[in-house]
Amino acid sequence: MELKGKTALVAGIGKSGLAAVKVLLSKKAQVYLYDKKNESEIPSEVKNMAADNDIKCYWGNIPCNDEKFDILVISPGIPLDEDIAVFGRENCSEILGELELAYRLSKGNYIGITGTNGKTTTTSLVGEILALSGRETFVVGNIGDPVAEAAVRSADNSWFAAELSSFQLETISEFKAKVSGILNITPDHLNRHKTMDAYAQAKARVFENQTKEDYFVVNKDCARSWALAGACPATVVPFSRKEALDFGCFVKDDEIVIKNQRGEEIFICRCEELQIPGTHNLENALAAAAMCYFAGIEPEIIAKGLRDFEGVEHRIEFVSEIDGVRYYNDSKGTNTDASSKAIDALKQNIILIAGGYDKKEDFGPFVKNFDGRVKHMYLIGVTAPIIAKACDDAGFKNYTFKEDMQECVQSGYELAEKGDIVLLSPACASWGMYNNYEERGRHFKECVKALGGK
Ligand code: UMA
Repeated sequence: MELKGKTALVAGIGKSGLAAVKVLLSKKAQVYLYDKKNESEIPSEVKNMAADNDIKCYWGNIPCNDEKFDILVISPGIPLDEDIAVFGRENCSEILGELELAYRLSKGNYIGITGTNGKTTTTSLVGEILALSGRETFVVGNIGDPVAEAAVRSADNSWFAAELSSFQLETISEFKAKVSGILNITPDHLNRHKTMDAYAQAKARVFENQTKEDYFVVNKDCARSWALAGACPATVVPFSRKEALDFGCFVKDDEIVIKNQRGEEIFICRCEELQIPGTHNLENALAAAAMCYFAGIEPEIIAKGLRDFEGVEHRIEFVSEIDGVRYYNDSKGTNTDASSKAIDALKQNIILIAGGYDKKEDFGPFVKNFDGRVKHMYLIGVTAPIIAKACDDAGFKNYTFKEDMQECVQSGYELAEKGDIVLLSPACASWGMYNNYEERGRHFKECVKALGGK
């Protein structure tokens, strides 16, 4: 992609936007910045960077309609019906996201992983296995490290393990993965996508540019994901935790096995050898095994990767044991499905900390899924009264409103008895209280560490 001398307006100066700016500058594009934040809210490092590079900035205001740009690079967090996107459609020759920009500048192959939950775990696992196989590996995307900076360092034999959100997929045009995957689709981000169908269609874009020589790994146990497979141009590789398959990756006699195109059944490892807990993590392992196998990695290396993997930060992450009570950080439980899975994966009585930003999810099924396992729930954030209403409707009375994380952790500590678990799994995004789920998870861990012992 030739960028020299092109005018590029970058909208949303967060992690993704900043990575795009760096790459655009290195390719000698003429860069402009936009963010809905006012100048006073923009971090000084960003303002200094703009001043140092003589960049014109539109803080808090979109450019005037007589200003034209070659490209609008729009951040994933900006909905495509926002004013800046409308401006882009009218005044920029092309709109693309940082993922698409990165893709056009990169060499090598992509394993592109999407789904509502399990993306980060599966992407990390795929990244570990790729690295174990000796390939140059970049673990990028929604997981936290933007794709663009790795893209410009990649070579023909590089591999990207890319976690892709529906937001990122909305702004692709040429992006093509050698292996793509959809792990599951459950309600999330409905405030932005409006309908489940629109949300699923955004996810389905992960395979839109693939061809028969590429692979699409999909969860056959998830009806919404499986329903998309019929429209996929790539070779469809199903995975299932529940049924034996003629082709794909599945569980047989408590073993993970792959059946390939020649009908050979290949043993990978025993399910009990996985260190990551819960049936949802078994699904993540099946997906990762299938993706790596069809990316050409030997079964022994896949098996080693699966056996060695200890999980990732903020996903049912063990924090500490204090007087027989175990504390877990599942701050990445940003929707009801993810948090239900965390509750299912932990076997003891749970004192749950939940609530946060309102993504317009229905909390009824979440509360009903407690199934006697949640001993008490502390509620914080904007959704606290909404979750409380779902509790009242379901006849679950054991909840209390709290001001903040510190109060939740302190109350959990006082209430918990030996053998209990105190779990942060908010079922909501962190926005409004924290900048991101990582910050929320770290705060929880700090509060737990400050407890000491009884
Ligand atoms: N902004 C606007 N207008 C808007 C919205 C935001 O100008 O209408 C500005 C904000 O003021 C802010 C900037 O955009 O300055 C933030 O950009 P962003 O929200 O796109 O966030 P980034 O910091 O660039 O992080 C993004 C992803 N964020 C989102 O998709 C919301 C990160 O995923 C990702 O890790 C990062 O790029 C690197 O690729 C986070 C996320 O919450 C983890 N993802 C969602 C999820 O997992 O559920 C999809």
